[in-house]
Amino acid sequence: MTSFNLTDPALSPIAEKVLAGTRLSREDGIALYASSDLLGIGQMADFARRRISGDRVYFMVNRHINPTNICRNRCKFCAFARNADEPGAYEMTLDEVAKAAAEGAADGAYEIHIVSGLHPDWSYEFYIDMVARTRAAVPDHVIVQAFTAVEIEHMAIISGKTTREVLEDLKAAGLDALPGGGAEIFGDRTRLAAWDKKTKSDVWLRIHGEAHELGIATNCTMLYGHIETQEERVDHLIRLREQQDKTGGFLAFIPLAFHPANTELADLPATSGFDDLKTLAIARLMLDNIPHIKSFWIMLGLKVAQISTAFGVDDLDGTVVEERITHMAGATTPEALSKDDLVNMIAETGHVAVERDTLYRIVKSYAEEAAVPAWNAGPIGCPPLVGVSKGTAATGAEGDVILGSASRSEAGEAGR
Ligand code: V47
Repeated sequence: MTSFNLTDPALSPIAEKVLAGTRLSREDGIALYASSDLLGIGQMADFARRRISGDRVYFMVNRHINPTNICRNRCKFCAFARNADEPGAYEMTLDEVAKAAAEGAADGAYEIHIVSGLHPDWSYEFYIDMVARTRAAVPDHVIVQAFTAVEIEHMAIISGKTTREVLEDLKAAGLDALPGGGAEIFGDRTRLAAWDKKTKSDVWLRIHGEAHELGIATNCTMLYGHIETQEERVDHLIRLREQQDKTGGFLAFIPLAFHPANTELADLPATSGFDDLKTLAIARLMLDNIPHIKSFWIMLGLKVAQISTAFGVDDLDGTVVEERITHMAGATTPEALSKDDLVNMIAETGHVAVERDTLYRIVKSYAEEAAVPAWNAGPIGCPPLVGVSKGTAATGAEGDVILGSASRSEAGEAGR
């Protein structure tokens, strides 16, 4: 019989629910945040995570592209956005986006992840072409995951179309998935105080619901560690859970740790490792209907991301290659990791590293990877060391899709 070693007796009723697989309430979420029993919360989250993913920790080879930082929304938490005439403003051409995507695919990426500012001069057709050009630049098995719900709303505004029509057009051009950004914290208090021009919570959730109904898988996020309260974090998680009950297309939840440098909230401290791990673990416990909890190592740092695999996390995102949003806000992590870095980080924790695509179809399982300390395997963030990885052919559990043989249409079915 499983039991948890809890030092906070207030967590006992929650532990019983976790063992029984009973959904946690808002009050449970608030009690978890009020507790300092991080290891107790972590054990419960690990138990919940093992029910879904067993020993696996997923990662992927991906390529982030941020085509412009010129943005008509100037959110207080953002260090990335610029006005067109400001120093540091940039915009890529469609040729440059397609070239970056092709390079990513040539380097083994299974996902091209595109997120931009809201450029005041880009036309609707430009966005559609961006997806079509990206799609054409990469092989069929590469997933085009592009545009947050905030960008989808922007495209609807500039085109006069509904957000559902925009999603239909993008899908026809080759879009497979939406990233989870732009959710921030759903409560109106925070939105009005720090990102008043940005997509309202109901609209963000509606767009993701529409995407799910159209067979476009999505992720979801929460930007934490700024002006929000713990209650607002719990309410945010519950709204995501309710949306997932209705439309079911969220694949992963990614808590995004606020980076204050160079933002209008620069006087705030960065999040602590304690809060990061607690937030990831609480997310695993509250979001009983979202399959994966992802640590975005770019924001959390490599050490917290690695340890988080014992706190409910079953995914370390990917190789990324180029990241601007967090690095302009003071991130000190590398911009890229190699596949071997990720395999070694995961293997050291005793989990099985599993390379996946955006839809969590297995590319390769590294079950026989030696559990060498990641830090001894070579410098992190550098080109792979020859011979470090010796991945085995994937042997997925029942229901898993092993990539390689699946056609694009079969693969799309399996990802849902
Ligand atoms: O939408 C902006 C956030 C998001 C800051 O879906 C900031 O797989 C911290 O959504 N400090 C973009 N965060 C990143 C994102 C994402 C990342 C990785 C994977 C996926 C996925 C999605 O970053 C923005 C905003 O919520 N952000 N500024 C900042 N200063």
